[in-house]
Amino acid sequence: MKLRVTDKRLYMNRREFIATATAALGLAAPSRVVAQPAVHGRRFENVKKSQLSTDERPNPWEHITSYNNYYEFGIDKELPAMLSKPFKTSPWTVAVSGECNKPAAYHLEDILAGESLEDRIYRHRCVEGWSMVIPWVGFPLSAFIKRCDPTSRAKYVEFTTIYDPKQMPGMRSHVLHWPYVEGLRMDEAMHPLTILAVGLYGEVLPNQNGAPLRLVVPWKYGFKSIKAIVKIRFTEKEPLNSWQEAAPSVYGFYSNVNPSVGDQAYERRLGEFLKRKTLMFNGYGDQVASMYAGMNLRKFF
Ligand SMILES: Nc1nc2c(c(=O)[nH]1)N[C@H]1C(S)=C(S)[C@@H](COP(=O)(O)O)O[C@H]1N2
Ligand SMILES: [Mo]
Repeated sequence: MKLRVTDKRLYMNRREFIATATAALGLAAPSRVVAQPAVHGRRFENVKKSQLSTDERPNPWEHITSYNNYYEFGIDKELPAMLSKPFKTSPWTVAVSGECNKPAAYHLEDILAGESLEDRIYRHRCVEGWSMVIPWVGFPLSAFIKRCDPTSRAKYVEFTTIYDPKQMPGMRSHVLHWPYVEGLRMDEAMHPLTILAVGLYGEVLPNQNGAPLRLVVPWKYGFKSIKAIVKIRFTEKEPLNSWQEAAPSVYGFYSNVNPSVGDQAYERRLGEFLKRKTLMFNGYGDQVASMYAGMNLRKFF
């Protein structure tokens, strides 16, 4: 993976801004480009267009980066964009453990060096009733899982967000048990639609969108797409995800988008006035429904 600075002037302004902001916060200014928080203007090179993209028009950058769910940085949608600015995303390691033959602390640069990045335009549906279309930059989770070489006992994959209350002021609130945890069944994790995202609109992922590494599972409600991942564990047992732990009658393990479960029949696309009918599996049924054949999806919600 190579980063290119497209707009020198913008970049210099950001550098100055970051230096001033970090000084004001009493932090040491980051010394190298890679040590800085994600800034608008750093683009990925060699990103391939994906066949798996939706042809719907993406929401603008401003929607995607200023209306966020990221409770570690506050419950209000506007807070993560502001409060995550100084969050440090480099260096970054992902600790891989559990039922696999290659458990290790993987440096993010090493993970990315082995993957080819793709533009993936996906529908994104939050359980709160809003939706967007988001042009991610990422790579299939399956590719990284293969490198970890899971054993035959690995039935699920558990993901954990960084636990860093000093950097994440929202952790003072006890809405959830921290750190944030999510999980997928192995076949869901290996599905070609499931990606690890590192960017947006060809650029490095802004902190509020889960930099430097977040999961994206487009046929599930947004909360499955865990941000700022630092741990991946292969397990025999179904992981207990944070929202299920908090409210098991409302949030299940699967959380497949399903208009006939709960109050999820309609959604509002950000920027649109009229509501849309929510589609089963968020419109990805042709690709994913077979994984759930024979399962009662009202029971396994
Ligand atoms: N660590 C962490 N990951 C998280 C969340 C969170 O609060 N903490 N919120 C989830 C929810 S509810 C949604 S809808 C998506 C929102 O992703 P976006 O802000 O990039 O659109 O992130 C998910 N991942
Ligand atoms: Mo959500």
